[in-house]
Amino acid sequence: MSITASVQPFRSEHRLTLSYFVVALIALSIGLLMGLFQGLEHAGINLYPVLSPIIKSYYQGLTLHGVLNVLVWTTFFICGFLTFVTVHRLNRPLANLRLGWFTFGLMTVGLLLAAWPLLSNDATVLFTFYPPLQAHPAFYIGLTLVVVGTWLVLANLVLTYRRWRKDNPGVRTPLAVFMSLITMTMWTIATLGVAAEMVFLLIPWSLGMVGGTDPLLARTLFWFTGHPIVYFWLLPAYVSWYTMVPKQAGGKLFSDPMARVAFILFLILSIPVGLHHQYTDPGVGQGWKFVHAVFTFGVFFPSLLTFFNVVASLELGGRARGGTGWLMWIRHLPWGEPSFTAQVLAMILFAFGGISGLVNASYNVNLAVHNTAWVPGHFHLTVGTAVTLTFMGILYWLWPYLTGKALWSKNVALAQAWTWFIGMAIFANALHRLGLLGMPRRTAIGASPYLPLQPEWQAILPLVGIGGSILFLSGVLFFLNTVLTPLLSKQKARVEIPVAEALSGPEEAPAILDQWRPWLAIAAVLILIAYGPVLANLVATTPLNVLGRRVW
Ligand code: HAS
Ligand code: CU
Repeated sequence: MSITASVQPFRSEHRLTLSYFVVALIALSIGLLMGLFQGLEHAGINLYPVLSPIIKSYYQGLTLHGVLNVLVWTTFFICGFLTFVTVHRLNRPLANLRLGWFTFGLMTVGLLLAAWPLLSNDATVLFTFYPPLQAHPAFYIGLTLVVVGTWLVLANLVLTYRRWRKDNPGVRTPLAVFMSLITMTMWTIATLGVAAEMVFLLIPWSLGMVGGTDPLLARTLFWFTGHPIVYFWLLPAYVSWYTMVPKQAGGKLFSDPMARVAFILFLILSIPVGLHHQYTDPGVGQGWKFVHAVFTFGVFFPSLLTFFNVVASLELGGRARGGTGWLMWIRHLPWGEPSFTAQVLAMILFAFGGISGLVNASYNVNLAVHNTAWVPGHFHLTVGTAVTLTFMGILYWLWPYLTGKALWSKNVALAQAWTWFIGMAIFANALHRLGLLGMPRRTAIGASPYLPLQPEWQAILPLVGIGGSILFLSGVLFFLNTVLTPLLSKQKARVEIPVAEALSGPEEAPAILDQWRPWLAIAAVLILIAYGPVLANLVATTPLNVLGRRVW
């Protein structure tokens, strides 16, 4: 299926996707700006006294940075993107467009509700909002509405899929749709944790309806959602790596059935692993932490499958374009295409993010890195690059497709992808090293009284500022293109939606891979095993008696 912008079907759906993207981009622009200030602070350039009429502290900026980048930019981009993918690959309109707009409205209202206390410094609780830090109720209520909105996105996609299924009995679900549905289904199950945390603990507590809360129970419910959220961010990037990038590389997807297996593994293994964020928390039995550690190594596996499948697909592309030799095919890949280049650079840094994830996941080694700068080093390679740079790469074709205007500047886009790659390599490497030297995360380190005692940190900290500044510059280049494409670009877009064929196609996948019930049942059983006793014990024994604190 190749559709150019001049003969676009699904115009209403496109407007919906575009609306999600606009909100996502606004969030990212503010989020990135906050990141610049943090990077500079680490390098000894403290701008917060100047910023204080707007941003009261490093920690308010950090909260905005985390919430806007990892909760808003990702979620709004994903809801728009997966809707687009499903509609196009099924080649039918959204089952309920009005529900689609209602959902978008609900999520935007939720976002505005949460944004108000964030901006007025009444929700400086960081993106994990751990109690006893207590935010204004609007923050919790707003975020809850955003989550409810994502459930409605799933509902709409499922309705659309079921209509397609009725008309196409026995046909294999198109891979990209299969992946989109798995992503949203996994996410919906995962959000039961944070929904329970909000509805039973944080909202009544912040409204003063109950006397207290419990940090451990709240954190455990948070990480029930908080780990799988990272795959909610990653899997849409994988949708592109598997079903679009091979086509952009000039080749085919190596194996469609293996891609399905990887996604099913994510469906069943993404959730029962959250305790790997709580290895150091007292009050949860060590045996249960060990169970989660084992499952974490399990969920590493589908990314290894992805590594193999995606690189094999790139190789097919490089060879189809005339490349030969063990590695020389890499040179023949379309490095002049910003969408392709951004995504492959994202993959390369993700390999390193995966390795640091493995260190985090190792029960005992985690003690050396937990709560240090190593962890933000890890997640800037994963969500900050594998996901964000991929989404930017997707926008390099999808933004022109949706706006009808050719990309304002391909060269600026290429420079953007490379500056992100270089800036992040410097930035994340510095944070990983600082983490190994014991530097704490989430700390205004430049202002800390113990910094003068740490010459080793001081030697590396300027790199955080340099890397962060390059990243900010890269962000500016990105926004030049997104803003100027619709405003200044004279040429009409001639964009083909990249749809990769598979070398080993869907018909070779066993039928069970296209069924839902067995996998959902296994997912439920694993969650019950990993979380049932832990949560039952906490709920039964925890007194809700901790008062809220405002320490900012
Ligand atoms: Fe993580 C903490 C373990 C993946 C995000 N993680 C975090 C936090 C975030 C985050 C935000 O076990 C901090 C939360 C907080 O605020 O406290 N993580 C893992 C593991 C993986 C992993 C085992 N994380 C991610 C992804 C994220 C993300 C993905 C976001 C999108 N993480 C942890 C643990 C902690 C943690 C502990 C808690 C730490 C602590 O103590 O607090 C794995 O899923 C990683 C698997 C990845 C791979 C890489 C595969 C490579 C591919 C690319 C191949 C293509 C190439 C291109 C190289 C195995 C698929 C070749 C190019 C050519 C041209 C040929
Ligand atoms: Cu995790």
